[in-house]
Amino acid sequence: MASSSSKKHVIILFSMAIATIAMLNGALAKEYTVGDDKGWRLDVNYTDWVHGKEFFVGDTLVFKYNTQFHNVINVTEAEYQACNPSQNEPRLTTGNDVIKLVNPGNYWFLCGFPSHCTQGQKLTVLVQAQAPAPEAMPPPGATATPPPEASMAKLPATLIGSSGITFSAVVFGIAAIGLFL
Ligand SMILES: [Cu+2]
Repeated sequence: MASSSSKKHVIILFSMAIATIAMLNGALAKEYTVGDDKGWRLDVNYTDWVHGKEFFVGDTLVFKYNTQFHNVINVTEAEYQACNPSQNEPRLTTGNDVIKLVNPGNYWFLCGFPSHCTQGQKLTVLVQAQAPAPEAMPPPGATATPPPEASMAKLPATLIGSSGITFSAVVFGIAAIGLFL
């Protein structure tokens, strides 16, 4: 009797631990300083900087730079490719611009100072919806990755909650308890 009871406790604790990990996974937003210590300037390869990083909704990009020489413009893909930002695009000019990534999809940024973009001062990131919880198994045959919506990537301002992941983690925890009891 005693061993059965303690086995149940172990299983319950295990399930709670998994649920907690899943919640943290969904809730922990990261802040990235673009270019790390070098910041936002000419002699940094931002393609290399992005390489190996994964960005999720809720993460933040911080552009740090000398305002005499640089700015930040959140542009369209076409403007990014052409290094030709529209005059309508707002210029970020604080030298410490904080951009919260609130929508999944592609974001494009460049420096609006003459020739800086063509010299490589441009950045594109792909933002994913949320880190997938390990227990989130899609039904067989389901292909459920919505296409990125480019038009949504415009200087967003609010935080998206992670209640979906929290909910699925709790459901999984309860299911795990039921399985093992
Ligand atoms: Cu610049």
